[in-house]
Amino acid sequence: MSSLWESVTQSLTMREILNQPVSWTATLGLDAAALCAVAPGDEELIFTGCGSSYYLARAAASLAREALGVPASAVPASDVLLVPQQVFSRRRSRLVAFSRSGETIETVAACRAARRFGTTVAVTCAADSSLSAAADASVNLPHAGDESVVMTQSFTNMLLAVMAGCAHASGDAARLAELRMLPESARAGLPEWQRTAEEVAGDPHWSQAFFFGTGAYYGLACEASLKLKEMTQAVTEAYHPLEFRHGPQSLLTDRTLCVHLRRGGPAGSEDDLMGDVRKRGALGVTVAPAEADFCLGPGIGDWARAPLYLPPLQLLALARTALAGLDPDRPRGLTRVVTLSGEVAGQ
Ligand code: F1P
Repeated sequence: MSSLWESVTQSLTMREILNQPVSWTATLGLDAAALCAVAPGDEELIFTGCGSSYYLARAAASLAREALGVPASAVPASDVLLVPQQVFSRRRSRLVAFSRSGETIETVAACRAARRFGTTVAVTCAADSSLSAAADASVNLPHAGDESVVMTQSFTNMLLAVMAGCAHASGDAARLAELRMLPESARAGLPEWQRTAEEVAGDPHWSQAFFFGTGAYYGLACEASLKLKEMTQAVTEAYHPLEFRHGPQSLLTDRTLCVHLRRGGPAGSEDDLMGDVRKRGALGVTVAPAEADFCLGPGIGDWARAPLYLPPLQLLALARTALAGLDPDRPRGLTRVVTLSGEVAGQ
């Protein structure tokens, strides 16, 4: 093992990243009926959370809409509290609230506030939490909690639980079968992803990083961006690839890393963008099923593959943290649970 990884191999964050094949297997083994709590009847699906859990909500909303064919959206928990009139429609809602700790005050308050608009479901790694108690139903993943401040396996397992719930509820055996391939794909990929992460993190030519993702992958790109930001205080942002051209590309320098969470199959306009950023001196890195810097492996479609993009990018953030001599388990200025002082509207 290289000295870079030796310096973080005892960290909680490393252990929790590498544990994902095991925790994913446990999540996929949960009772389908419990997982189906996230699937709506005739309600409108609204996903919510804070920080990483909000980005998780973004990805989950796109994937649920695709799998179930129902209206689905994602909002930060603070919007549920502060502008409910812009979140809830006249239709009954099913609010799915993500929280690793189950104690984030905005998310708990949002769940309580949502009860007058419809059903509420908690997805959490803390079964006996305030969120779990506040919701009508709770999908509990105690095996997937992170002790580290930054979310890694908790994020991917909560996403996987909702995806499996949608596949069960829609009776889609093909989607379920692909989800069941994820643990082995991750186990097989981790050693090579570590090597690539060390190489990219060690490139001295970048000091800012942009992450590109289309559809559900935009929520994943937001999470990858936040990981690097939280752990190293780097300047990072996430964009829908083609949106980058509409202004943000003015930020591009030859000291920029651009990471593309690429779908399988043809993505010509997105590949063109990556070609352009490389021509302007940026370091372009792709994460894709094949022919990529981070190769995710074949046999799993774009929908089911979503969780697989995270471990390589978690390792990238961890490698960069190690190179900076920072502690991945105690990122600057962050706590494992954010508690606000004073009253939060809607509680
Ligand atoms: C989520 C959260 C993360 C943040 C940090 C602290 O809390 O705010 O989004 O990145 O790890 O916790 P939770 O509601 O999911 O417990």
